[in-house]
Amino acid sequence: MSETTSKSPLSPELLAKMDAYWRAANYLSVGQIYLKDNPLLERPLTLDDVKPRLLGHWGTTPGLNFLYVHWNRLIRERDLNMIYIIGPGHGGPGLVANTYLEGSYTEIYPHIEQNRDGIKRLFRQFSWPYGIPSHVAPETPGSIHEGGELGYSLVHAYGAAFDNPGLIVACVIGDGEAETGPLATSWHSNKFLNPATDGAVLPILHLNGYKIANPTVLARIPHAELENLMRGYGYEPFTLEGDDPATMHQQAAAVFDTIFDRIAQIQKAARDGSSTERPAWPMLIMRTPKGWTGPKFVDGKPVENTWRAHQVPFSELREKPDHLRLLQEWMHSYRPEELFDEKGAFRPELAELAPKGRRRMGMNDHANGGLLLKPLKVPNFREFAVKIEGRGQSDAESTRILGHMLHAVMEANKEQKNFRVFGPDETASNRLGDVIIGTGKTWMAETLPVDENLSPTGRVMEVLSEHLCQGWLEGYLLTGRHGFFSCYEAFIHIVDSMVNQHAKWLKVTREIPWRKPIASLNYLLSSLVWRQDHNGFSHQDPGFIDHLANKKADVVRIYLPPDANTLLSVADHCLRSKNYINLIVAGKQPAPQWLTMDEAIAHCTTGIGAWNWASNDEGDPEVVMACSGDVPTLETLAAVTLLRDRIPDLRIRVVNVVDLMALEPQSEHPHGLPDEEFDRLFPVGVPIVFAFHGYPWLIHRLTYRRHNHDNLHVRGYKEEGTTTTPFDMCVLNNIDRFQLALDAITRVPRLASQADAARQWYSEAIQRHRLYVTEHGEDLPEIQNWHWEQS
Ligand SMILES: Cc1ncc(C[n+]2csc(CCOP(=O)(O)OP(=O)(O)O)c2C)c(N)n1
Ligand SMILES: [Mg+2]
Repeated sequence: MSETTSKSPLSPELLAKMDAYWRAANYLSVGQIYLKDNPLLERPLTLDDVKPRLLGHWGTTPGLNFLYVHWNRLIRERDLNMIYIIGPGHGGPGLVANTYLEGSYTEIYPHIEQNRDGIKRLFRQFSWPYGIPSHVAPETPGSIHEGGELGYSLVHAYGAAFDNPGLIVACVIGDGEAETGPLATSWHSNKFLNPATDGAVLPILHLNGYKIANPTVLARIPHAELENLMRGYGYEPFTLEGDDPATMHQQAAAVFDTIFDRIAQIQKAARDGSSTERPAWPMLIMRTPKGWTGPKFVDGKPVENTWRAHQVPFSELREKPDHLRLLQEWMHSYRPEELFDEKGAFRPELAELAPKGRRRMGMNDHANGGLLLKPLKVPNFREFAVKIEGRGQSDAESTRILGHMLHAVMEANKEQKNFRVFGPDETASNRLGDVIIGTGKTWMAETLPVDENLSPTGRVMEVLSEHLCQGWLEGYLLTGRHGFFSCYEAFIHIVDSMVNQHAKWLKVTREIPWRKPIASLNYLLSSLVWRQDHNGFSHQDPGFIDHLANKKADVVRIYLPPDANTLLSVADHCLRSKNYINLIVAGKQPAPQWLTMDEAIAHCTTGIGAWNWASNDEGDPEVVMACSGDVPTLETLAAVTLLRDRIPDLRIRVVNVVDLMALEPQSEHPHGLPDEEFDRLFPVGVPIVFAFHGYPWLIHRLTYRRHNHDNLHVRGYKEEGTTTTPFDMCVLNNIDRFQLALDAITRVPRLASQADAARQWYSEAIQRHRLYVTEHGEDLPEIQNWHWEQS
């Protein structure tokens, strides 16, 4: 126990009130789980008062409620600007109860009045069909964190604290949650938090000892080992342990006074310049029983302080009459008559313990980030355009061009400090290095002379954890700022699950009027499947596109710009957008440039279109050569030149798709091309040879309702890869120019007589290619030096 325990900061009167407040929150939590009527127990409970389905989680809730009461005191006494992140989001009833007691809930949802009827509705809606979810959710005032999928609380807390020097983020971490990979690495966020320019994060490890059915690892190691672990992560651990409420309130108040003094000292020293060291931020280990104040025994088995307290401590109320009595006793133990007046309103002498107005945690603007969102200043992207002197005649590295633009965005928003770029050690590798110039990379740990561009005030955040990049960015966006995440294409899958949760959050918030739109989550995937010269098979996976395509159409946008100018136009659009997840897939290798800036803007505006300069169909194509992605576009155009040589009168239309969702019918996605326009681009009966950057099935999925779907033949990545030449990757997956040309010939009925000869030509070409790469270790000169032939 820390030295603070001997102090008694709470007067007996305040202690009694705080305890009553806590009892009220616990009472309302239990009521939400169990009751649909008789909310104040004004008559003996009957089965009719009890919900037919008992859902929710009790075990974590009393601990969360305990902390809420203490935060309220600290916010009032110290005028803190504070939000509360709940890792075990299954403690939803607790946060709902507390935001109700402080009045936020009723202000946002006026039908949940501060009286008996209001409490009855509050109880009834919880886990009720079309009511509110059992977890802390977008519907819950004061929350930026769902917490259904465990592991992201601490990383969200840090994301919220960056560039918010006035904010304190209290973050409860479940001891089970602490076993997850993302949470385990999140402790390291303290090496990226600058006490002078960022806010504070206070981690509370909620050591209630159990998960759903097991003890937790951290609860079953010696306490000294746990403290050393925290010290090893760079924190100063404090401990609060016990189960007697009165003692615990006093001890908690003492330890929190010490902790908040420490936070204030750290910030003062950093801000007045007396310290530039990375501080050991305080953290709290809170060792309290799971299901604290709940039933101690049910059916002869211990419940409080065991894993049995995790969800609903007992059910079968219809089958076991004793359980109804148990529920009544449990709820009466909080003495509701002392907490609520005869109308059912929370007694004013207790209600006054809550902070006022926007200082209430349920009303803090930072937890409804859209309220604080300032538009990002995006300089004119046309200034970074690649000049097109002849189509496909000179190469550029598209992402490097984007880096110029991102650097300008960074500069433009330097003052308002609301833009950061995140990446797992790959910003330079993805050729976005320019963005680092001037602002540097965030780093609070030690530095050596050999280091470059590391700075405590850096705005590019690099850490080898996709989880941290994703979670920091989410926390940053959810509190009303802007950001950009660049990642290797194959490894973005590491955060598949996190992006699921963010997509769910966005979907739900769209239907909640008081939640204001936040900036979009922007991904740039580079180091793409087709160009993994160093790395080979392990680095080849374009499946994140498929993953996102499963999400609600309202939420996701997927772009495959074929060159630098289209990339700039797409990035400009994404950076300005709100409430989306934008995925941009673009290569970093030198590649031909096709469109002028004006053409790029026009192309990106429709998202799909015929490239007339590459077509000779005269309005009546015999084959449509479609492509999406930079390498497939290159191969398609090369296939067109092969076909021109072989069959000069073949009427070919080239269609490029930059906005993948344009392929879907309008009924499925707002970007969907209207059917008539789709039919004009892909006339019914005309074969389509489609070269796609990712797995081919997705194109079929997106277009299966389109009229010409039967004539659609897609080539894409089919999980063939190794460390080989760029063109051989295409050959291995049958997306190479020879294959695409052959596909066209074999699909056009008029050319049936030429099919056999074409197959022979194809085999010879591939044979020549194979022999050459095997012998020389690089692609044939005619492949390497290929250029589009301008007509
Ligand atoms: C990533 C993830 N895996 C599994 C679960 C299922 N689950 C829900 S609660 C829980 C136990 C959580 O224990 P802890 O973090 O200690 O929370 P508390 O004891 O405070 O309820 C588990 C495994 C989950 N929600 N998320
Ligand atoms: Mg636990």
